[in-house]
Amino acid sequence: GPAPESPDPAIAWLEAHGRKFGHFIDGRWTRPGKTFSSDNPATGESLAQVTDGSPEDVDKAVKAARAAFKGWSALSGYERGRYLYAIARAIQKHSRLFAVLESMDNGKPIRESRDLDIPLVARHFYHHAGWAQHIAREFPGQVPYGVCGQIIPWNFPLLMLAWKIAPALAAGNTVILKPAEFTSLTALLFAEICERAGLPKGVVNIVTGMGETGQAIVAHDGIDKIAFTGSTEVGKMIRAATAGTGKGLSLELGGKSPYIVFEDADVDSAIEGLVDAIWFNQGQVCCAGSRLLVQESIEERFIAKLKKRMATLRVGDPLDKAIDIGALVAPVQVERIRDLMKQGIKEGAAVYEPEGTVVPDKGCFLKPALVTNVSPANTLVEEEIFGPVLVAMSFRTPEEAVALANNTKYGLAATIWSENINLALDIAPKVKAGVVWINGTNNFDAAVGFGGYKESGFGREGGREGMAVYLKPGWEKALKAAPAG
Ligand code: TXE
Repeated sequence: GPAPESPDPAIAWLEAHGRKFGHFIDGRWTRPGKTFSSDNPATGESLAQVTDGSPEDVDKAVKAARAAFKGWSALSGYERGRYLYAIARAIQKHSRLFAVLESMDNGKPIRESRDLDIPLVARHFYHHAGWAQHIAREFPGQVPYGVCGQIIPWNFPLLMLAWKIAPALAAGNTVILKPAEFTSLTALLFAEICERAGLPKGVVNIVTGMGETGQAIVAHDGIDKIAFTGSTEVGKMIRAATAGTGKGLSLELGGKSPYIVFEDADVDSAIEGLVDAIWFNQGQVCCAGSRLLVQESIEERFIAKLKKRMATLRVGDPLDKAIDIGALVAPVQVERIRDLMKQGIKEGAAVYEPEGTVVPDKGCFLKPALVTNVSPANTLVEEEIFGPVLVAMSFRTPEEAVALANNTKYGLAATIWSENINLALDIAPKVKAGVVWINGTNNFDAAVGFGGYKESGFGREGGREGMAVYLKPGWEKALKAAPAG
């Protein structure tokens, strides 16, 4: 196959920083404080030391963001848009470095970071550069929240940063963003991009750290709005902590998305879609199609074909361009998945893993797995596994498919496969999910709102709905806008 992607550009960048990072606050790098290691999950090696943000660090960042807010929000949309365009172009210019660094820090296949994550990041900033110029007209009487605290997960580190920072800045907010502790590095590289793009100091502040740093952000009085993507458990804590404070809040949480295959589906396409739905990013995707619901009449044939396809998936070095499944983000996640599997098996589940799949003996690797013989109450059916594990069940009628699809506390995404478009369009609105894909999956677009129902959270990211969560009614602006109509 092709030669693996070279880690050299990422290593050179890390070395240039002495493999040790402070925070990026008020346009400057702080001196590294108490640090923790950011490891490469494919090798177990430490990539860099990252500072564990204290409440004082958070306070400094809030003060910087507050001071910057006045000037930033007073800029015209056109001027803010110019900065967002500059950021988008700089990301494209350094896309190879971003992709390699992301794959080394997170474990995701280089093909994915290079062809999906980073291009989507650039697209998101371009899209929101456009929004910056339209806000005054499209959202009359609306004003930015002010200072936004943004806490993101590790599954799409730079993409989740883009989903948070681009709309916030377009709307005129300033931000303090905390990356997840496993994957801080591309956020730190992004800080450097902001610096080089000449972004006014204090508009973007990156504070690294663990959950406690996130808690300090959530608790800070000087923050006007919290945006969080992560586990449902932490999302609930954040909702409780912000209740009654007047802080704005949007939450994008877990999922257990159904992947419904009807008997008249194009089976080969449905299987390719399924590979993407559940094994993309090792299954660490909030909208992963993790619950296969297949019509009973084709179940046997479908599962047999799926197993054959699973046997062709290659697991290995994330920098190898030929692999399909890379490393999971950290040993603790591998343990979490193994524990869930053990529990599911105890409750009666059967697990298929292709025998021939070769898995590196070091690093956070798991084989793709298919779970069958489960009741709707099995742990593996109910819980978000967040790994390369697909759970399969069957249904007889469309009504039963809808009932099974909705039999979950989550409601983030769903996929429907059928050649009968009337059937698909009839089912789609009956499935309680923020996004429903028909005969396709994982179609993301900066112009389309993404987000969930039920315990998957609220608020949307992308498009007009995504802009709306970074704006609030403003009397002053409303009065000023009134005479002009
Ligand atoms: O997430 P956490 P974890 C799910 C997935 C995964 C599980 C555990 O099932 O297996 O969650 O992952 C910060 N106050 N998802 O434990 O803890 C934390 O530092 C404020 C689904 O890593 O939610 C990180 O920046 N912040 C999900 C971010 O929250 C806190 C993506 C997410 O970490 C905090 C990630 C606190 N008390 C996990 N505690 C998705 N839907 O995309 C932690 N954090």
